[in-house]
Amino acid sequence: MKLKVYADRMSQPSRAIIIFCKVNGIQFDEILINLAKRQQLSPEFKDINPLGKVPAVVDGRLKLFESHAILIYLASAFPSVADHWYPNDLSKRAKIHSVLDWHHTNLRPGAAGFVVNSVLAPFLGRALNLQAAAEAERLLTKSLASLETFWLKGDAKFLLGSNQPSIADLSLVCELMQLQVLDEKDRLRLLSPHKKVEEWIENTRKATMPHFDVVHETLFGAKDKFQKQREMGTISKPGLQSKM
Ligand SMILES: N[C@@H](CCC(=O)N[C@@H](CS)C(=O)NCC(=O)O)C(=O)O
Repeated sequence: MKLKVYADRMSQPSRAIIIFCKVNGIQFDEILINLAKRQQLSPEFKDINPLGKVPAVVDGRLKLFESHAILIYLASAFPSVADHWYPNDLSKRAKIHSVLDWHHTNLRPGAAGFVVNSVLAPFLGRALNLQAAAEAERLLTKSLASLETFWLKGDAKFLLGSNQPSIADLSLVCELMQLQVLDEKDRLRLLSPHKKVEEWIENTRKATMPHFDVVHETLFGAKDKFQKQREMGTISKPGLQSKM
């Protein structure tokens, strides 16, 4: 039976799973769980993930959620996946786990917290929150500095001094891609002091092309829509109600 991937391409961990499958020739059916329509809360989807979050996968009798667990499972279960994504070498694997764990308590709450509370909240049925956005921005800035000065070592193209991408590169870069929906000056203010981070995003994009760009089309569509609304003055500032 073919792998089923339950995802919304506006969700950064969903994009990481879809890109990973495509790059590695894993056959799958993609099932849209539209977050803007709250489909993650439907009884049918909650039978797959009782916690009501995407991504989730079903492979035969296995139902699995949490993107890092899914990436590890796919890299281990599908022989078409090249070793560099999740190396057999245990010390390399352990280092990848170290980045993934760090990501979930640092970069992810920083980036997602800032983007949701400063732009996306009204589309997810919540109010924008200036204070939460400011707190998330502090964590995001600190996380970007840790990436620049620690996780991206020397002249290597990818995390942990590697010259080939791992599941950690894909997960973290997909997280950072959501900054695309910010106003350009906010995005530049956050990212441009971190040249290594900018180069690494581009390296990961190139290593996973053309799938990277195709899977990010939904996000780029949203970016254009938000930009037009900013120009027309119909998008709210954080802390105010959206006019949408
Ligand atoms: N730690 C989870 C995070 C999953 C997650 O937060 N998914 C978001 C979309 S990016 C979601 O489904 N949110 C819906 C909700 O919270 O109601 C993972 O890596 O898979």
